[in-house]
Amino acid sequence: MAENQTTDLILQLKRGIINYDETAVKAAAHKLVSSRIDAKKAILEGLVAGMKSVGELYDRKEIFLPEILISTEIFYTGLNILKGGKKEEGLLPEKIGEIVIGTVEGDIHDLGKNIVKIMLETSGFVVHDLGANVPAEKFVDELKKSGVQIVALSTMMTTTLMEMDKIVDLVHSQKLNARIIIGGAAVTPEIANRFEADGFAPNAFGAVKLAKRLITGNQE
Ligand code: B12
Repeated sequence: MAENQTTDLILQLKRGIINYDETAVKAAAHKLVSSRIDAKKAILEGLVAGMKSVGELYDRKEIFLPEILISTEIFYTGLNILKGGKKEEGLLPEKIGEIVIGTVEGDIHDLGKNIVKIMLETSGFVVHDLGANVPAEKFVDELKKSGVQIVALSTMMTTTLMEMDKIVDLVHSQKLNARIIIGGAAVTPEIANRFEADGFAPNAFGAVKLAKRLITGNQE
């Protein structure tokens, strides 16, 4: 396949994610697979680049929840075609670190957590997703098992905020070597301070910046 045709197809992937055009993404991904192009290049410059743009638009409140959920679904459809049965590790951006993520016990809201997850994955983090309504002990067990550097906790409800405090206390009292970041509609910077978490971010873009800063020490 000619180089400019490959470039066009990769652009079609990116635009398809931004314009919620699943048909275009599927068609481009299949053509790219059948011409045996470098899947990693297509994923990074097409799908991941598209998801980054969508994440920024969402955080700037230029698009809303339904749109980002559609883009996320299209992202995974494209990813499955391009990775062709392989595991995605090695195909996504170079690994920066590993994160355990989940919504705390008592809370089943997982949309915000899922958006944070996909933005972390497309930025180079390997994410262990424990799901929603996750007991404090399960976070601790996962941290012990995986040796992950960061645990990210989400909650949308004020009634489940204290679960976050409990998890921070457990991590500290058991001297686990992990940083804790918290977020979700019920969380504020003051609450994060009071719970002695290592950081708070109001949105997925901020979550990625925060996680990168905690791992690399860079202020970027
Ligand atoms: C959708 C929704 C639901 C859906 C959830 C679907 C799902 N799979 O998640 C359903 C219908 C199931 C639901 C159920 C309930 N809900 Co509800 N729900 C909502 C609603 C409308 C939107 C929440 C949402 O998903 N927002 C979208 C996401 C993307 O939010 P976001 O904040 O932008 O997410 C960003 C940040 O928060 C941040 N972030 C998120 N997590 C993390 C984590 C980290 C580490 C970091 C750094 C950042 C971060 O990044 C995200 C992406 O940029 C809100 C009202 C509202 N307008 O907020 C009520 C709301 C959260 N629900 C509420 C309630 C009370 C309930 C129920 C108890 C209702 C009931 N009586 O049964 C049940 C919950 C039962 C339970 N035990 O959990 C209340 C909570 C009130 C309170 N003070 O706590 C709210 C605020 C509605 C209200 N005004 O009363 N709900």
